[in-house]
Amino acid sequence: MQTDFSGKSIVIIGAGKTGMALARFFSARGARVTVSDRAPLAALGDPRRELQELGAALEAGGHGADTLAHADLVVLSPGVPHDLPALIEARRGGVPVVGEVELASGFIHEPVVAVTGTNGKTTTVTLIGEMLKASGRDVWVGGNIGRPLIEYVHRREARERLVLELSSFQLDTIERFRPRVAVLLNISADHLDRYDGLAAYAAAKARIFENQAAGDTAVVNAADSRAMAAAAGARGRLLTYMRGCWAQLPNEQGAVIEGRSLVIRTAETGGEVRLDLSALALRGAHNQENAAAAALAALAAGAHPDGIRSALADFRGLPHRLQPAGTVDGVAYVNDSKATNVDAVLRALEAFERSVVLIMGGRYKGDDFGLLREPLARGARALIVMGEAAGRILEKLGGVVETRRAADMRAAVALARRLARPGDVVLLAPGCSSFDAYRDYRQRGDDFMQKVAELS
Ligand code: UMA
Repeated sequence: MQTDFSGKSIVIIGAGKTGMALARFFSARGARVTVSDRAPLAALGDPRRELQELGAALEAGGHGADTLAHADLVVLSPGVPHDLPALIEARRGGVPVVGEVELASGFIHEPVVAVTGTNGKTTTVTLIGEMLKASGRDVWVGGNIGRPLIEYVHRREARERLVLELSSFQLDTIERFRPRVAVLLNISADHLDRYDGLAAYAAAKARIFENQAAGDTAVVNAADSRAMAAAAGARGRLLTYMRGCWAQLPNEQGAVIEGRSLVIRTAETGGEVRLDLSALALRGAHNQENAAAAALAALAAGAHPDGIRSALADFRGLPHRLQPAGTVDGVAYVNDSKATNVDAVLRALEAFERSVVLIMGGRYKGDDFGLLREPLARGARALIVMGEAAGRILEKLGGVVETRRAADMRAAVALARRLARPGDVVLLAPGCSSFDAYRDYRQRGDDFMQKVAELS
């Protein structure tokens, strides 16, 4: 791995969070930096100013073949497809192209715990961090969670362990990245607007194991057949978990959720350790599974059972993930704006025993909304759809329960109020991305919380 960038011409693709962190890193090391973004100049307000201060050039409105051809190194932000024609061309011309995680990991010698999966990554990563901290370990938590890994390198942080959330996009461009502990939570349809089918998406997730060696640990959800298939080639120790009994696990190492207890058997615990999950503030069976994965990964990275126990008891959950938004007229409003795919909507519906008025919609990502027919018929009072995908959702789910279309969030919340009865839950679980109307899922969730606050 090249480490001296002084005088080198570095082209960074994407002027988002990652691109800007990369620009700071390379500028501080004396490189000649160009940040290239497909967005027009007018749309790149803040980055423009900071790049000027850094002395970096900005190419807006597309990635010029010429810009790339003259680079010593091209570095990709996660949201940038690695097979853009301009990148293929640059590689053909001998220009090295590297992803941000791969680049940053070349500077990191501390053991890394990496977590991927379609849903539950951020909760699991946060729990692992808390479990390690409660066990006296000094950790840095980052990655797809919103803190680019290159920031850790740039700031010359020196922690005992790193815990990273990794998206399939970030895994797409790894080469040597090797997590000592790799966690695969689940694989279900997502990002099918970027991948050529579910198999290609699953293959990207499977890459989390590809550089692991004997002595490393793979933590995998035994109840998820796609995740287990993806881990088949893992060379390290396999720890699995699921709700059920030990006989269902492929080996005697891992964790089983029995009722409200989490039972763990690994080399670290010696015998059996039993953790009470009834104190867990997180709703839903899926969060018990996330807790199981987190406990196994944390143990493998040096946490102790008491630290895990106290982290589980103290953890209050994260915003936009089944986040209580308030109760109005006996109806509980819940913000699950991060449920951006159909599987996450299914998990959210499962978390409630009461009747649900479900608000869905946003930008379509290629999911099959038809999978929601049966669960909606079973547990929902009404469905409210909005955003670009409203028509598609109506096509698949219209008529399963009372269904209405709303122009925007304000209208959706007002409709939900009219349709819900005391004791019901109004659940925002869009099953779509937010980009048709919002900057990101956080802004969408905040908007929902705000409109609910205005009801009372
Ligand atoms: N862009 C281009 N050319 C392209 C595509 C995008 O120039 O072909 C530009 C866009 O115009 C934009 C910039 O790239 O200006 C955005 O870059 P980015 O999409 O990589 O976003 P960042 O702000 O750098 O944030 C990324 C992750 N985003 C994505 O993967 C889409 C963040 O995950 C992550 O927190 C951050 O790096 C730090 O690691 C967000 C996310 O939505 C939360 N992730 C997806 C998910 O969780 O489902 C994968």
